[in-house]
Amino acid sequence: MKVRLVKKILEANDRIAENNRKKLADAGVYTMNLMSAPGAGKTTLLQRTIKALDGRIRFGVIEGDIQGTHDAEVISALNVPVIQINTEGACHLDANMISDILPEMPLNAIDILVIENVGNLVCPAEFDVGEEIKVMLFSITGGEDKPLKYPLMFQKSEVLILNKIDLAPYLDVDMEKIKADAIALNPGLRIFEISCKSGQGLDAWVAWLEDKVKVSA
Ligand SMILES: Nc1nc2c(ncn2[C@@H]2O[C@H](COP(=O)(O)OP(=O)(O)OP(=O)(O)O)[C@@H](O)[C@H]2O)c(=O)[nH]1
Ligand SMILES: [Mg+2]
Repeated sequence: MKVRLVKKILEANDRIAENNRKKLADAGVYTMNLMSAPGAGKTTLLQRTIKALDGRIRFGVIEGDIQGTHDAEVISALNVPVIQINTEGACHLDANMISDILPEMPLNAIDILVIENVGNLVCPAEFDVGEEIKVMLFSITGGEDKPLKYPLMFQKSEVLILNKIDLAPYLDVDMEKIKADAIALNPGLRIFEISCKSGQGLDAWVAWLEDKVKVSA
């Protein structure tokens, strides 16, 4: 009984997600679902990416958080259209939440919509919100055991960004194991290694993203 109920919820979600995807594609908007555990650096990465592509790609952002407007304020300061969704307890965004606020996003004035999901290493990966690409950010401070303990997000994402590599000298983390286990879970995974603090590795990520958005336009 319980299994059937969960299946039904996911099926309903998938139908709404498909509808979102169509609306976004019709408007020529490339949509990214950006996911990670809390504090891995999603908002910081967004800030740096938006600044790096200023004048080249027009961003719109949806900020998903359980409560508060902190991240939306940070992004709004960059003069980018941003909508904050407060899930009031839910640990992920779903397609219905996106569908509700999509009319408020000026789709004709943006090239890419980034949906910063609620910080959580599990649930966001279960819910399609209508994105074209799922990107996972992982802070290496989380430890090398995480791909095998929390496999779903690694499996569902097309891109894995390993962040906070500036901290590697102070940690006992095995970066090669993180990468090997992630690739074993998802052989097609594209991996970037970056530091949003020092800027190391950001150029490759930004160039890749610019290309993706231009190709999809
Ligand atoms: N040392 C270091 N700190 C970083 C890096 N990237 C982000 N941080 C810091 O990590 C903390 C969390 O960053 P956020 O960008 O807020 O992370 P988030 O994933 O958006 O967090 P939630 O939205 O709460 O899930 C902040 O104090 C950032 O300054 C990095 O590459 N290196
Ligand atoms: Mg954030």
